[in-house]
Amino acid sequence: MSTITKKKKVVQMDPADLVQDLLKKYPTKVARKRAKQIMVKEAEGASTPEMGANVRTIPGIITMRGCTYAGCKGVILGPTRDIVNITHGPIGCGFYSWLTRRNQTHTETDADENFMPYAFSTDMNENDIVFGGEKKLKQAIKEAYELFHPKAIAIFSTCPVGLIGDDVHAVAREMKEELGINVFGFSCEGYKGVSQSAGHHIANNQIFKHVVGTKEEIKVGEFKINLLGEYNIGGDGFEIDRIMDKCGITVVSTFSGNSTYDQFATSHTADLNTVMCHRSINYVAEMMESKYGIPWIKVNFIGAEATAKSLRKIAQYFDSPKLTERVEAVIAEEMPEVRQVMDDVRSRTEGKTAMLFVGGSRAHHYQELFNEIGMRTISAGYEFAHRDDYEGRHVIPDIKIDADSRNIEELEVEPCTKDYNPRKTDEELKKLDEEGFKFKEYAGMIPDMENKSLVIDDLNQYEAEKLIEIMKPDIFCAGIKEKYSVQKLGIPLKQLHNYDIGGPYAGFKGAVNFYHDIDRMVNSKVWSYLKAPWQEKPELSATYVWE
Ligand code: CFM
Repeated sequence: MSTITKKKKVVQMDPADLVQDLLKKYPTKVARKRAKQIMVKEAEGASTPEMGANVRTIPGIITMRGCTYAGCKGVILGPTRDIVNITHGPIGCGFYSWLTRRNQTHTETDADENFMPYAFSTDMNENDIVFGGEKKLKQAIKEAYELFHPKAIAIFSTCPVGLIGDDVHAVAREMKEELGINVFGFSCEGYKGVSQSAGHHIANNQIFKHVVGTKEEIKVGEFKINLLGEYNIGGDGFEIDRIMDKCGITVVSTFSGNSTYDQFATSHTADLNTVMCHRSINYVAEMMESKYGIPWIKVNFIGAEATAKSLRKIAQYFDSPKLTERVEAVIAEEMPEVRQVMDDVRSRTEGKTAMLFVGGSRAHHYQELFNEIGMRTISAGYEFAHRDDYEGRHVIPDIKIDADSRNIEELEVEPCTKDYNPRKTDEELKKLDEEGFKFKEYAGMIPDMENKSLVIDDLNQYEAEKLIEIMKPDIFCAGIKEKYSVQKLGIPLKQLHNYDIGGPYAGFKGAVNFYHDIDRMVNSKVWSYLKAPWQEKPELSATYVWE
């Protein structure tokens, strides 16, 4: 196999020059805008400049982002099994958001409903656009009710609904009255915000308004938490539940992996909110604290060490020797297998490099898993997260509210006269504070990144290809839209949205799965055999007419 050359060594380039190289091809105005979203991580002490985030994608650029409807219907409500989710819109929106996220669910008894395998849509056509779609929506709700008798029906608005002015909330109110079940709507038209992120906020608001706290049933358990921002992709939630069970921690509700309507309705009875994906669910955490007095902490179950740390943090909050002992016993029992695989895999992965470009949390969380097998993240970024997810929550007061964010309702939340109950006394809070325990804290991704690494918001296809060409990572992590174009460049791509066919990757068992999968990918010889025809014989080259 003499024709096969070893992969070229990474070009050592000054990161500032690299940024210039990335921007070179753009017209001046575009380059100026993009420059605000591309940062070089500076050493401790020297501050990394403000990160441009949550702003509109420049028209014409092939972004990795999705739409507001996707963030609401697919991300937040998608994993809940017993709400009938009706897409009010053309059939494509419902079809393409149908089970594509690999969020899993398990019914507990035969009587439990699971509507996730269904795609409900009003299938709007030209007639509905011209004459209005409300009648059709009512009809669809009635039909779904007669067929399934669900506890609740939710309506999701797509772009045309907002454009023609169908009032989904009025229809929801009318149907709620008529059918006697909970019916609520979301004004989550795809264009409503600059990305999925707006859809998260809209979903958080409506679930909080219409469902949270509507049932008084109290789950038995000594240490009761909600797990917010965990969506059971590839079975992650099952692994976290297994660990929680073993520790004796009761998960009252998960927002929203493997969840049910009743979990949301009773979530106000938990004593702690643990937030996994800060970007998608921090609104619910904040609102539950204001209304019910439930404090929240940031956790992360991606990475074995991070899992252990998060469990200890929960135990510290409850301040019970029994729980602390149990948590330590579980960590001691789970870690040896993890360490064994970690050490073995590390011998083959140490020093290799990764790039991570995912939506809002995973580009940060997965750096932990790569670290555990000695791999360095040389560049990372979010599709749609906000400055606080990059720089930490302390920047929130400084974030400029632009017209696009103002578009999304901010709910005014007052303490509930019946159910407000601060979970800790002032004394207990003081003790926790003295121990260095922090509530509502998320330091963001940038502090965890290595110096001179590149942080890029809303990466696009052109920049992805350019980055790969210059930095030659050993693995690129993103989604299906990027997968094949990256692999054609000879770099393996791991999908961190749906995990390809893999997972779970959370918790202890998940970490082991991840180490194995990454080992296989970065050490596979197949990538070094890959040479695209145009690399060997560059017969085809083209320039734009204007060049
Ligand atoms: Fe949160 Fe997510 Fe993510 Fe997200 Fe998503 Fe996702 Fe994601 Mo895809 S809720 S922000 S909107 S961790 S679907 S499970 S993988 S982009 S990084």
